[in-house]
Amino acid sequence: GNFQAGEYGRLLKRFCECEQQCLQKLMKDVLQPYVPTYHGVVQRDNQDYNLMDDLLAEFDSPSIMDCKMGSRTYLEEELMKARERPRLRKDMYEKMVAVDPSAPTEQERAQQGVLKPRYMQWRETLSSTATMGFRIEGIKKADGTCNTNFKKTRKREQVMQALEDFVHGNTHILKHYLQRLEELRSVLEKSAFLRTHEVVGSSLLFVHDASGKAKVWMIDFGKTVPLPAPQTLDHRSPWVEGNREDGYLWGLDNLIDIFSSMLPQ
Ligand code: 4IP
Ligand code: MN
Repeated sequence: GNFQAGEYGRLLKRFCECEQQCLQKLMKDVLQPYVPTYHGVVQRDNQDYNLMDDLLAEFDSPSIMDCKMGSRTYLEEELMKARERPRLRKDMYEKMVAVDPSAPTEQERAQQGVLKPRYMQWRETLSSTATMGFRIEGIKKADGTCNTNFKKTRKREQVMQALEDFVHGNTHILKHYLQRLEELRSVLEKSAFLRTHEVVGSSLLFVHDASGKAKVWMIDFGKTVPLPAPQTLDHRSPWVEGNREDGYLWGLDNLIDIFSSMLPQ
């Protein structure tokens, strides 16, 4: 996998230069408290890793949820590549058929392959990414049960059901998550890093435990890329090819709205 067990509450993640660049900049941004602390590059068995704080270390039997943020899950660059040199992905065709045998077009069926942007767009519309700007990717509960079966979790009611189950109906936890999300949003709106980066495929990691502690962090910056100066994004405007908008804050607005509506008014 992408991870190696670290020591002293730290975590080794397979080296990615893009992620390193982001983590280095984030350590000096107002977002620093919402990102795992970065400790540089280390080697294990001839492989480079980014060393960072293990966010779970301060919890006791944590429950964890990964929400992928944004209305677009592939880079504009990947779209251009797919046009210039179309590469059929058999693995993605197979993942598609496994979820919905009727999803591939006639042509895709004949080719037994799909282009990456087509697969990614299909995943976006099947889930809540296209309509709400975020999707649940996985939930691991304190009892050890793991659920990654959220590919078709699209409707608001389905998302609420998953969240309700994740917090075990605990309003105290819900309230803590909501506070943390609102805090994060206000910091994101001031962040120079956010303004100047296209944030794609990044997640919010939700962690709570029985003590009642509940926190949210930003993770996964392998496809978060700097914009050419002086371009900036507002992260709420709809994406049209060329504007590089990613819908990150639009998704966060929707997530906050859902958490609010789950609490007694
Ligand atoms: C995966 O699709 C995820 O979207 C991956 O994103 C993505 O990696 C994979 O693209 C794609 O196949 P499923 O979730 O449906 O399996 P993540 O890394 O956030 O999980 P990228 O590299 O785009 O982030 P490929 O091209 O790596 O297979
Ligand atoms: Mn409390």
